[in-house]
Amino acid sequence: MSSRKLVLILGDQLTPAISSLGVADKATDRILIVEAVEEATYVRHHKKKIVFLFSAMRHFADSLRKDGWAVDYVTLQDPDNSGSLTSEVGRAIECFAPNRLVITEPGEWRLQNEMEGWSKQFGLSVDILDDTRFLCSKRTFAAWAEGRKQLRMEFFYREMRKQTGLLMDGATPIGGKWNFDTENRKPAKSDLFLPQPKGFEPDEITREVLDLVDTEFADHFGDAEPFWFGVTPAQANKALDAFIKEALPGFGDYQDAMLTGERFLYHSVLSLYINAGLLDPLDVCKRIQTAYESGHAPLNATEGFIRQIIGWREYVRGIYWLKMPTYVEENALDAQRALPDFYWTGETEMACLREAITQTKEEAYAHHIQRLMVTGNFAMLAGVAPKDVHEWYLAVYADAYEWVELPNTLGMSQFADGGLLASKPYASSGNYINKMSDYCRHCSFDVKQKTGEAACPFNALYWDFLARNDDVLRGNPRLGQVYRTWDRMDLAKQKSYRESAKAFLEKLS
Ligand code: FAD
Ligand code: DLZ
Ligand code: SF4
Repeated sequence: MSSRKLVLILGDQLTPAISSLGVADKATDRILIVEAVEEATYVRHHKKKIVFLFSAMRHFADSLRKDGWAVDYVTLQDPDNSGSLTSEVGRAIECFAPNRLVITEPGEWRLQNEMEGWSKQFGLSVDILDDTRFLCSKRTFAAWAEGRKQLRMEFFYREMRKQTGLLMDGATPIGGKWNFDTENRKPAKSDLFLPQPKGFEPDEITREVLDLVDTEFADHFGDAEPFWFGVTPAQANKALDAFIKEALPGFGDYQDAMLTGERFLYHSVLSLYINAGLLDPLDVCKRIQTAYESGHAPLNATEGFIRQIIGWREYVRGIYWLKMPTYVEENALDAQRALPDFYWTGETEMACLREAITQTKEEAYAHHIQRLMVTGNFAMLAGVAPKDVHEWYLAVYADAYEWVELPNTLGMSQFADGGLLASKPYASSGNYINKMSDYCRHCSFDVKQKTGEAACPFNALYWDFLARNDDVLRGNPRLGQVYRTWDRMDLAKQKSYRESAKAFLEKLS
């Protein structure tokens, strides 16, 4: 019997280099790409994210057809579209009668679990191939993690530097150090010449998708327009070129900075392209290294950027697959509060949260420090249930897929895994936000006041968080100093912090 393969390509696998295509044959095999309502609604994804993915999927299907592949592209509004990836695979199997189904492993446990049942369900062989876009396979990560007491990113990162040879001089790191983060904590100043990420006019395909999203997902969070993301590899490469030229030199210095009205600063806004397949992570790092070698970008920026990709990005994926499916249920601090409504509206008197959430609504983007130290920090201090926080982050960002979002949210930002990923909670009072941003100058709360109605809520919440979680956190060696400060405070001051926090949290509910 001749071989007829059906190759399912998912919405975040949009590259001709995807491993499933590598084993397929244009002459005999069929590609399936599906706009599935279930994928767009299992969390109600941001409208801009759906426009980005559906438009990029349609452009990718066109490019595959031009390259000679037989592609079945099922649009959301196709009357025969049954709504889920599983049921659409079933329908394609009936039409095309393949004798094998080939897929590159998905990025989410939920789908991997479903796919593992497909062979039995459909009565044919299913090959689930490694996703070779990642530099560290799940098996390699599990072997690295085996027997280690602590899974610190820094040590994993050094292995990845050696494996890729990026910024290496033989066995030694270029510049004599692995990590230049101490140079990367400067606050930024408003400046007319701040770089902006490269934007693109929506073409006809994107316009059609904008209309579709407007009708089908009208009740989802976020603004679809103005839509300026790239939707093809060529556009994503132009965005990379523009980032390298204009923003990379400042990326390191201002990595942790935040400024009112400046949504992107020196960040790359490339994660959505890398995660969907429009840019290859290793190629991106090589381009960044070339910019360093030509003298265009300093080492602290280059190393910082490469660390985010071959370090953090690979590391969180490894943690996700090592710890799922139970990871999503972890709640080490037993946080139970519902996510405040203002996360969906941006309507709050707290300027830092208003800025971060409003730009999230308009751009489906916030940079790392906004995600970690503003929206994440506040949710953790207020004791919001980590699963609610996770579902919010998964829905609202254009780059969010569970493999990358969940460890960042539940582990790094909420400390819900009890310290597997972060050696201490990323908790801070208003002081940190004031140091790294100008938000406090635009806020109706006073960052210098510690307690009372006019005081910055982060101040009392910070101490209340530490006092509330004393039994879990006090033993953490990195928190010794803060607990000593708390212990030295007189009882009246402690009481006043706790009462201020209580009054604030009661109003929040
Ligand atoms: P830049 O600041 O320009 O960084 C360069 C690249 O490094 C990014 O494009 C990204 O590919 C990678 N990167 C940087 N930090 C991380 C990280 N911690 N983990 C993985 N990759 C990283 N990133 C996502 O891609 N998807 C998510 O759903 C996501 N959710 C997050 C949730 C929380 C609570 C936090 C604290 C972080 C999250 N991140 C997530 C990581 C990081 O915030 C984003 O990758 C980054 O803000 C994307 O913007 P950028 O492309 O401008 O990044
Ligand atoms: C995120 C997403 C959305 C919104 N829509 C689709 C879709 O219609 N079809 C599809 O194949 N994939 C979609 N995706 C991406 C998948 O949910 C993604 O493959 C998983 O989140 C795993 O990373
Ligand atoms: Fe945020 Fe507090 Fe500063 Fe207001 S004063 S912007 S709430 S940190």
